[in-house]
Formats: sequence, C-alpha cells, structure tokens
Amino acid sequence: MARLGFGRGQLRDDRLPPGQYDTGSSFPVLTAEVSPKLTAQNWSFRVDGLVEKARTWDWQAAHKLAASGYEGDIHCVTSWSKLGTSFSGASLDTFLAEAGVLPQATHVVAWSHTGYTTNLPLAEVTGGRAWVVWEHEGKPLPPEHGGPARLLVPRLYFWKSAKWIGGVRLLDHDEPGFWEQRGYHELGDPWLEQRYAGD
Ligand SMILES: Nc1nc2c(c(=O)[nH]1)N[C@H]1C(S)=C(S)[C@@H](COP(=O)(O)O)O[C@H]1N2
Ligand SMILES: [Mo]
Repeated sequence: MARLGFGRGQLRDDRLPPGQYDTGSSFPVLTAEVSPKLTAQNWSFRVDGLVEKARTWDWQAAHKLAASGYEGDIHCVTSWSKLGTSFSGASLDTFLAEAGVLPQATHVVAWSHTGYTTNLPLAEVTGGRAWVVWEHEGKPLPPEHGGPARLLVPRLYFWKSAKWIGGVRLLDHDEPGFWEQRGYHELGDPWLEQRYAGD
C-alpha cells in the first residue's frame, strides 16, 4: 500500500489517534452556541483566580506579547482529525507568567465570551502546550472557528480549545465545563481515546 509521507518523516496514518479519520483539507465547524458578535475591538483575554495579579489584555496588548504558534494536528471527539495545520498567536505560558500563577493552582477553567467553558489541568496548558491564537494558516482566524481569538490545546480533543476565548481562571480543584457536565471526559486525551467520562 502506498503511504503518504508527511511532516518530519512521520507517516500520515501513524498520526491518527485511535478511532479518528483524516478530514483532509476541510475544517468542520462545531459550535454549541450562537456565534457572538466579537471583533478585535471588543475582544479581551483575562487571567484571574489563583494568581498574584489578575490581568486583562485587549487585542493590542495581546499582540505585543511574544509571537508563538503551533504547527501540527488537531483531533475532534466526533472523530475527525485535521493533520498538518497551523495556528499562531501567543503562548498561554506568556499570559500566565504575567499574571503570576500561585503555587496552589492545579486546574484552569477556560471560558468563552459566549459562556462556553471547559476545564483543564494546569499541567496540560503550560510548558508550550496551549496558545491563544488569532491566525489560522497565515490568515486571521475566521469567526466560525472562534475568531478573533480562541484557545488552542492541540494535545487534547478539540472541545478543550474554547472558541471566542475570554479568559482562564486558575483554581485549586477541577471544575467540569460545558461538555464535561454533559458526559465528556474530564481530560480528553485523544491517544488514550478519552471521549466520555469513564473512558
Ligand atoms: N465557545 C465554544 N468553543 C468551542 C466549541 C463550542 O461549541 N463553543 N466547540 C468545541 C468543539 S466540540 C470542537 S470540536 C471545536 C470545534 O472548532 P471548530 O469549529 O473551529 O472546528 O471547538 C471547541 N470549542
Ligand atoms: Mo468536538
């Protein structure tokens, strides 16, 4: 069988977590709520909760942070994966460093300007594992994909990558978000196929 080599010598098939298919060049839209009227002018990103100093960045302030991006694969729990895509913005590490995470923080709840929420262990969104992104494949992130800016946590199923991101709150406990309250797994590692609670 002819296999398509891709990326750093990796085979495309080997990049698909269990139960996933390659969606190719398409980028499905999955949204639980109505897309908000959010623009660069009224967007902001806040870090609060267990931090030394709660901080809010507007569009301009966020764009002054060191640019950082991700090039690789994303995996939706509904079983599509999009391989070799790219996003850019700033690392969540940069935002967290400016707010100063307190030692007792163990989890975050990411929230969207629409009210959508998702919970994440702090260790899954630090150390170069999460970004606030405003570009997709070199162009402004389209509104249906969470523009002007979304969270990107590509190591976990894509429901963790909150669109229209408004902020993250640092907590000393786990607090299930929108889908987690509706039966999705609290972590959501695609390689462990953690789709639903108990997986
Ligand atoms: N605010 C918000 N963020 C969200 C969602 C949502 O419904 N609302 N859906 C999640 C799910 S289940 C997936 S698979 C991805 C879909 O992102 P996309 O529409 O850009 O493909 O966004 C995630 N982030
Ligand atoms: Mo999803």
